Amino acid sequence: MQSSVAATTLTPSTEATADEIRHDWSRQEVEALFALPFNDLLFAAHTMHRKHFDPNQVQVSTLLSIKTGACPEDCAYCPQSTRYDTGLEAEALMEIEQVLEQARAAVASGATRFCMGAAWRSPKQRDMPKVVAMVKGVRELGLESCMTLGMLSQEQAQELSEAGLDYYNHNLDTSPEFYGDVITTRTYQDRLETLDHVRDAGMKVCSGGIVGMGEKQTDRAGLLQQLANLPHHPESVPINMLVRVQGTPLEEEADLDPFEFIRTIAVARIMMPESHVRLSAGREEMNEQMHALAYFAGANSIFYGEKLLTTPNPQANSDMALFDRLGIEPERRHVEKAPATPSPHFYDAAAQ
Ligand code: SAM
Ligand code: DTB
Ligand code: SF4
Repeated sequence: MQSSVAATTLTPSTEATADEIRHDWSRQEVEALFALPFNDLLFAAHTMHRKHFDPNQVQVSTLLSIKTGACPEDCAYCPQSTRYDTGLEAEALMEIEQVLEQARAAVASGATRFCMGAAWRSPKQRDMPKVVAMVKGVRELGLESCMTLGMLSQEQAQELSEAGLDYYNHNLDTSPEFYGDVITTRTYQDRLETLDHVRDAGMKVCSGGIVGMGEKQTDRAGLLQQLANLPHHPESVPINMLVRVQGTPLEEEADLDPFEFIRTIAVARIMMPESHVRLSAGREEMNEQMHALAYFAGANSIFYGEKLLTTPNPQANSDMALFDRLGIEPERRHVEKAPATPSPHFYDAAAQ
């Protein structure tokens, strides 16, 4: 007979207690989490994880670069900045039908969310009609939609929300103190304002950062502190490991201790118990054991497919083979947070 203890501990509770969903973290408290013995930290993170999620499900998103390279910003990690010679060939904004063709392929490969990224500082008004049509087309295929287009004004956020865009990705990238060492062409405050616009327009927020850029542990703590202390936790928190691209200022950056990466995932899981924590860029450098540890620590989302925006990602079949070995299933849709029925915006868009 199965013990009732096993049954209770294996069933996730969706009830968050008031002391779990916090927006008042001090830096010292976050640093104390990072300083826990590794096993204690992982135990706490995994306990939190299985309380709020099925620990054997991972959400998969497909990513497409709809406009590549020639970006005027100077983000030191980025192969798409026009300031660095990375050998990348710039491409103009894709045609709507080309994007939808890729979205149909994503449906066929089992993805439930389709993310479109553009190497822009912010979208130009002339680009908005095309982008809006892409959102509507992707939604009509039954996919959740996500975009990352740079900074948004309140009006642009509203327009995307009305088109039915489910998620907007805009990362804080690192702590406020380290930020200036990485990017000088837009401020931390600019990023916070875009996140406010996205939230105010009623879209779900995807926001996280990058580790392994030469920042200190207190900067990783500072990034998570900023994200968790937002008025609402982002629904999705991508944790990227720097992909060192030749020609960028960070091409020679030293390796981050892999356990420090896992600690960052675990602390994110503890601080934002109801958010999907996404194991994002850098997976190509991570072996299967590292993936398994990240899933145990609370990562429950990945980008799926052989390319991120411009850099390689593990082959979809190797991800699925690992899921199989670990007894993980791709998440269908998260019932409470992303209803299977389209949002009211979808019906507005479909009626037009
Ligand atoms: N241009 C838009 C912007 O920056 O807001 C959207 C696309 S941008 C490529 C999205 C995110 O990708 C960045 O915020 C950064 O966190 C991540 N990223 C870019 N290059 C990376 C790299 N070499 N390694 C890891 N993450 C990277
Ligand atoms: C995010 O945080 N990571 C993704 C997504 N949001 C758009 C992008 C990673 C890009 C890695 C470098 C590249 O492929 O160009
Ligand atoms: Fe441009 Fe985005 Fe790359 Fe920064 S991260 S250079 S804004 S594409």
